[in-house]
Amino acid sequence: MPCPSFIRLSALYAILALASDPLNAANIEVPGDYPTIQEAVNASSNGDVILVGPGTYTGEGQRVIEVLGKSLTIRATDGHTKTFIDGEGVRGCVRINNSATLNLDGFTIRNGFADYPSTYPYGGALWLASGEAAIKNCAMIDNFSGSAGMGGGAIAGFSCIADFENCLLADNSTMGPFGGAAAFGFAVPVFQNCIIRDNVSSANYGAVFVDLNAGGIDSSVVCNNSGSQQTYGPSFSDDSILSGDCEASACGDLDGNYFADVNDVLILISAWGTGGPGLTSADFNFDGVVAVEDLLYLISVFGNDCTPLGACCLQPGWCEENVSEAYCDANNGTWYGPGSDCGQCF
Ligand SMILES: [Ca+2]
Ligand SMILES: [Ca+2]
Repeated sequence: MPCPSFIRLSALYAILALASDPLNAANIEVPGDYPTIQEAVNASSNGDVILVGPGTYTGEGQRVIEVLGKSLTIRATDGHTKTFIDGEGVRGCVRINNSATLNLDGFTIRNGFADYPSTYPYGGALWLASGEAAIKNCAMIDNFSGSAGMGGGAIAGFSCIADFENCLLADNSTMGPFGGAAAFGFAVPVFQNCIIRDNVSSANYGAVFVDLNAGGIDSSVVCNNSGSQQTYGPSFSDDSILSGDCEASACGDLDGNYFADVNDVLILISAWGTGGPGLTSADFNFDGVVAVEDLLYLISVFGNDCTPLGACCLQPGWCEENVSEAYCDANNGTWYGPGSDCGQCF
């Protein structure tokens, strides 16, 4: 006969297995099963997937969606161009707290408004407090937060885990000092393949502010946000772009043969209307879509030689700048990489 502690342990395992068993997770459809996303959240259990059809979803009270401490996936079946979570300029869009875990995929989150007298006047699109969020394929535009806290027009997060992949954050603003797009404290947010542009804060760091110098911006573009510096905190990967304006400036080579040629036009056309709202390689003007402006830009740089140039150290004290790696190799030099100068050679 098993001892009582074994029985208790077995019961605990059974409960844990039930809670995390994907076979017990349900798919809930909106508007099929419930007319609003919030009603679907209310009826859901941990692990459920809420599949949201095209439409504009608004709400009542302080937030369009309160995740209520649950672990959920909320996915738009037809993507961000057809599915909108809309705060209508009077309420915030999504609140994640009480250790909630949310996977949110494929929405445009817009017109969120977070300010006093709301109990949670932070983050017009997303307020994350003691929770975990993975946000994919979402556009957050035209969201606002007032002067409460640090700022964070679209996103405010505190003591949370937050990953953003393939997202657009544009035209958000805050009356708070920092983070027109996003502001975080005690968090390590990561933005990957994202476009963060045209956001405004009242003091500095118009794009992203992360307290304690944490977080990362990987394979992303940050451009034309307010303030003398656009970000504070996150590190930038080598392939990210930080620019004062969002003007197209790429050489035009998409297939890596170092020429802007017909193959690149074919790649652009094959990407037409796909990708986004985050960064895709043929989106030269960083607006989250591959469209006619990108084709016109590629035509304007057609024929460009895109061979990367840098410094070549031929022997100590003898160096040439703005030469190719092939030239450097042919002369038995050491090439220092794209955009390098001769400083290391002397
Ligand atoms: Ca090419
Ligand atoms: Ca574009």
